[in-house]
Amino acid sequence: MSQFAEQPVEPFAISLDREGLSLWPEGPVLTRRMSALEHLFADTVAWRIAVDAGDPIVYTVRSSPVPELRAELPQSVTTILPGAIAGEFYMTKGHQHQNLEGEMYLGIEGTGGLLMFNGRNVRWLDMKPDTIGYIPPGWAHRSVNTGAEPYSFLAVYPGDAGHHYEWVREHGFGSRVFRGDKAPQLLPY
Ligand code: PAN
Ligand code: ZN
Repeated sequence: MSQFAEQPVEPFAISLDREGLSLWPEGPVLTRRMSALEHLFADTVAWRIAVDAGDPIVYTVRSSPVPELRAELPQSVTTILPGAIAGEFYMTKGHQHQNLEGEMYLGIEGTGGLLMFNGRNVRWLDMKPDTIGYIPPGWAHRSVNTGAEPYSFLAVYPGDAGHHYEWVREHGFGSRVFRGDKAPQLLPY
């Protein structure tokens, strides 16, 4: 099948490569460096220092070739590297789905969490290999690596869900996730 399939997609098998943290056949691959996370970490000075000191990769998103179209169920593997900015763990940008649709995540490697915010309430799910995290419609979601190794998970989502990043700029995320003495610490945004 072609690398970036158009509808209709024929039934096909997708291999999850747990070593390479990727899917095969492979579709689009996205790499987000620290500079792509502007305005997201609480300590903007520490964020700027990290950008200037080599702009490290924070996470990658490796998708299958299933297209992001209505009625399809695309999948992707996100891998967040370990690290923190002034104690605030490396994380994804986070987004709301434009069409308020649900999503499911399956932990593959490492330890992390799923932070969700519906504009009023915050929820936190601990994620590890084989944990399924369910994101109901209307909950913005952000993933956080709380461990010392890469944290990786599979996402399956409706093809027309969209990624509403501006929603996060407008509403924030309710909480921030910091390194704590024993466990991750959720502090007010
Ligand atoms: C995931 C996310 C992925 C990267 O596939 O898109 O983890 O996070 P950001 O999109 O917030 O940068 C998903 O939730 N898709 O709907
Ligand atoms: Zn999503």
